Amino acid sequence: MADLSSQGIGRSVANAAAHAVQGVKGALGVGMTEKRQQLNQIAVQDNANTVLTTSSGVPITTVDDSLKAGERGPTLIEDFQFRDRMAHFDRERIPERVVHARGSAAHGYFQVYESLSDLTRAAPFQDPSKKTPVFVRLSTVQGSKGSADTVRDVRGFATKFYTDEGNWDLVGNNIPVFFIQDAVKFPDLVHALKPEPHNEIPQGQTAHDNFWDFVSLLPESTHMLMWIMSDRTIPRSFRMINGFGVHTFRFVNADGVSRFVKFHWRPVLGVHSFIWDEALKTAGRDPDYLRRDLWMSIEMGDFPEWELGIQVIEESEADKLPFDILDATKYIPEEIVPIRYIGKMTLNRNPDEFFPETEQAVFHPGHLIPGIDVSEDPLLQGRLFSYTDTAFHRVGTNFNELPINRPVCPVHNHQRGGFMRHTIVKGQANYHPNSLGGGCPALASASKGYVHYPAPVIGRKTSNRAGSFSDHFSQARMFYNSMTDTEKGHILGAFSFELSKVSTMGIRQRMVDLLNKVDHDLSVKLADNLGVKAPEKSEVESSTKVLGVAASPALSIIKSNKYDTIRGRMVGIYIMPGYDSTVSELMGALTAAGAVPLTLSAKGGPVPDASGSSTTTPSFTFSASSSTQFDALFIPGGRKSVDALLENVPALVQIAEGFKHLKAIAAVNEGVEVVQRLSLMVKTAEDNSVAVDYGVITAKGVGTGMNGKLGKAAGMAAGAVSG
Ligand code: HDD
Repeated sequence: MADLSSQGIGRSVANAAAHAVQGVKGALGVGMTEKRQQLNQIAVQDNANTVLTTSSGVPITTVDDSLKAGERGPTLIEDFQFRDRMAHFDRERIPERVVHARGSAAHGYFQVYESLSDLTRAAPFQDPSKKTPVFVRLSTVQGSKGSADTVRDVRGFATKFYTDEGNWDLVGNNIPVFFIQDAVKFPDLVHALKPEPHNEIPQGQTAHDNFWDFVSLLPESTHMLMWIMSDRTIPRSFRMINGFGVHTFRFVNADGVSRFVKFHWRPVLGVHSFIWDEALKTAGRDPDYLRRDLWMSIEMGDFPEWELGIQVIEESEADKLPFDILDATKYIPEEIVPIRYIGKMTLNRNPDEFFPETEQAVFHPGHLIPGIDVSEDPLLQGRLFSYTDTAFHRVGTNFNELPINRPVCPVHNHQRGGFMRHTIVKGQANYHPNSLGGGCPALASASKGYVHYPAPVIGRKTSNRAGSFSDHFSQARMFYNSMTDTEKGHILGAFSFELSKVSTMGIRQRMVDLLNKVDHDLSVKLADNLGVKAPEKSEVESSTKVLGVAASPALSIIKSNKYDTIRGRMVGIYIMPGYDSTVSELMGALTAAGAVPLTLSAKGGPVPDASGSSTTTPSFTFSASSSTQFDALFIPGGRKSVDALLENVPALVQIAEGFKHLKAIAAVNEGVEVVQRLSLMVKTAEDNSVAVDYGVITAKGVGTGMNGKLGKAAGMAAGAVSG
C-alpha cells in the first residue's frame, strides 16, 4: 500500500507534470539576477565529482562504521570523524518562526512599468529597464513548520527586494487588514490562535475555544474575521493569492515630498480557492500541495507572476477619509482610491537548498530604502521592533551576513564581532569619526542616504487609543455585502464549521451576537447552525452612510476574476486499454494552452490505445491519486477503455468526488456513459454535438476540431468553479 501514501502521490505529481512539459524549462532558461551571481560566488556548492571530507576538509574513507577498540569493542572518542558528523547533526535545527513557520520561497525579479520618480526615489521604481532581484516567501500563519499547506489560514506574502540602495522588505499577507490595531496585543493574538497550551491541539487551524474566546471579546478583529472566514484562506495555489502591504506606508520623492501609499500584489492567474471539503482532503492526501505547486510551476517554466499596485493618498487628503489611515483593521476601497498597477514580479527560480535560503531568510518591515518610509500606524510601529528581535533569537546576531540576506549593494560599517561573524574588514579604525581610516566609511549625502521623513508629531504621552479607530463594523459589513450569495454561503459555512468545534456555548453565543452587528441574517442562520439563541435585529449604521461605499465588487473573488485561462491548471485524463484518439487531441490542446495534462489508469504500466499502435504510461494509478489534485477531469471514448472504467470503483468514486468539488468534467464518445452512470448531469450530448450541463461537458462524435471547444470550455469551467 506504499503508493497510497501522500508522499507517493506528491512525488508522482511532480514527476508526471515535469515529464509532461519536458524541455520547457531549458527553452525558457533560468533568470540570472545580481543576487544569483552573488550567491554563486559566495555560497553555492556543487558536490559533483568531489570527494567526501570532514567539515575541516579531511578526506573520509568510511561512513559506515565508527572507530572501535576491536571489531566488537566500544567506540573510541578519538574518532574525530564520528564526532564531527554527530555534533553537527545534533545542532541542525534552529527555532522555527514563532508565526509563519511553514513557508516556501522562490527567487525572481521585479520590473517597474514606468518611472515613478515623481512619487518616490526608491531604487526599484526608477527605471523600467532595471530588473530588481527578489526573494519571496509564502507561508501559513498558525501551523508548525511541518503542518499541512491547505488549512484554513491567512497566507503570508513576504518579498525581499535586493535593490542598489539596500534591501527593502514588503512583509504582507493575502488579506489587506489585520486582527488588531496595536502591536502590543500581538502576543495575546498569537497565543490565542496557536494550538492550546495544555494539549497543543489543534494544528494548522483556528477552530478551537481559545481563538474564538479571544476574538469574540475583541470587536476590532471583526473585519479580519470576515476575511478569514471567506474563501481567501483556502487558496488553490500560492500563485493565485493576492498580497497586501496592509499598513499605510510613505513614498518620498527626491524633493522630500511624502505621500501615503498602500501596496497590493495581484496574481496574473487570478485569485482562486478550494472548496472546503477539498482543502480538508488535500491536507491529508498531500500536505505539501501548495509548496509542490509553486515548486513545480517554476521547474516547468510556468513562472508565477504578480502585478504590484499602489494606492496613493496625498497627506492632505488622508484626514478626509471616513476612517483612520493608521488603523490596520481598515481597507481603502478601490472606489475611493483606485489602484494603479506599476510593475510586475516574476518568480523564475527555486532555491537550491531549503534551509540556507528559505529557512534562514529574514524579512523585516523595517528594512526600508531611501524613498520608502513608515507611517505612525501603531501596529507597524511595533512590528519594527519585533522582526529584528526575533531574527537575533532565531538566526543570530549576524543574520544580515548570511548569503540569502546579504544585500547586492556594498555594505560598509563599524559593526564588528558577534556569533558567526563572516566579514573580515581590513584596517584599524572601527569607529566614527576616525582619521586612521581616512574617515571611511564616509557618511552619505542627504541626496544619497536614507533620511527619515520629518513627519510632524505632537502630543502627550498616553496609552489611549485614538477615537478615529473605534468603528469596527462598517468595513466588516461592506466586505460581507460585497460577496455573491455563493460566497456568503461559504462564509456562513466557515463560521459554522469553526464555531461548532468550540465547546463553550457562551463563546459561540458571543460570536453570534458580535456578527449581528455585521449582518443580522448571517447571525440568525449561524445561531441556528450552532444551537444558540438568535439575536434581535440590532440598529447598525449602514456602510453607505459611513463609508460612502455599500459594496466593493473588487472584494469578491467571483465578481473580480476573469475566468479566461487554463494556464497552469492540471487536467486528469482517465485511460484504460483501448482509449480513443481524443486523448492525444486533448493533450495537445491543453499543452498548447499552458495547462498540464496528467493521465490516470488502474495500473502503472504502459496502456495501449484503441488502435494498438501507441501506448501511454500513466502519470498515476487510480489508487495513488485523488480527484482533489486536478482542476478538471477528462474521460475519453474507446469501447474497451470505457467498459473497463465502468467496472473500476476507485476511478468512478474519484470522478463522482470531482463532481462534488465542482471540477469541470468533460466526457466524449463512449466516455459519456461514465458520467451518465454516475448521474452527474441531466442533459448529455446528442450525436455530433457538445452539451454543457452544470460544469459537465459531453461531446459525441464531433471528431477533429472538438479539441479547441473542449479545451476552452474545460478551461473556463475550471476557472469558474474554483472561484
Ligand atoms: Fe508578522 C513573521 C506578516 C503583524 C511579528 N509576519 C511574519 C511573516 C509575515 C508576516 C508574512 C513571515 C515572514 C517570513 O516569511 O519570514 N505580520 C505580518 C503582517 C502583519 C503582521 C501582514 C500585520 C499587518 N507580526 C505582526 C505583528 C508582530 C509581528 C503586529 C509583532 C509585533 N511576524 C512577527 C514576528 C515574525 C513574523 C514574530 C515571526 C518570524 C519572523 O517574524 O521572522 O517577528
